[in-house]
Amino acid sequence: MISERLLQAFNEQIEIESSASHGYLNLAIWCASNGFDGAAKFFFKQSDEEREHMLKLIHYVIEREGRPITAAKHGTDHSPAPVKDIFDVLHQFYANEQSVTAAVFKLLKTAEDDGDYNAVNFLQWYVKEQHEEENQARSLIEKANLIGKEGPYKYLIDEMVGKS
Ligand code: OFO
Repeated sequence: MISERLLQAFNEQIEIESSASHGYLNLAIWCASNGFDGAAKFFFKQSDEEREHMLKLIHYVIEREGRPITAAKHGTDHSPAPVKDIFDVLHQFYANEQSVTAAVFKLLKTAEDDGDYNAVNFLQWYVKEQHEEENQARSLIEKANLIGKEGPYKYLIDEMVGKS
């Protein structure tokens, strides 16, 4: 059975994944409303994936006889962050993935301090996932920078993100 403090740490991560899902939904809506259909498709998919990450945590906590608490119950504020332009969308994506990585490491540290190697083993999936997602976000920013801010750059960036 999971310890009380580890349960609390897992519940915080459940909330973080839920927030990420809502955040990407808001980015998808901004993209769709501003003609970036490819990027909208990408962020709707990211939003779904973050929800899956949240559910994976919830199922694990249940398996460990803990009681997960959903973000809705915590009363998280999901109001959208203002978006300046498509570059800002990509920077928000990267910044969020970096903060999720820091949160995963913090959770992993709590599991290690608890000597809960079952949880340590489970969390390796999130460590790998965060490595991939941070790498993807950084690569999107680099490619967008290569495209630049002249000519049909909005179209080209949208196409590039949509193909990711
Ligand atoms: Fe990339 O945020 Fe979930 O784990």
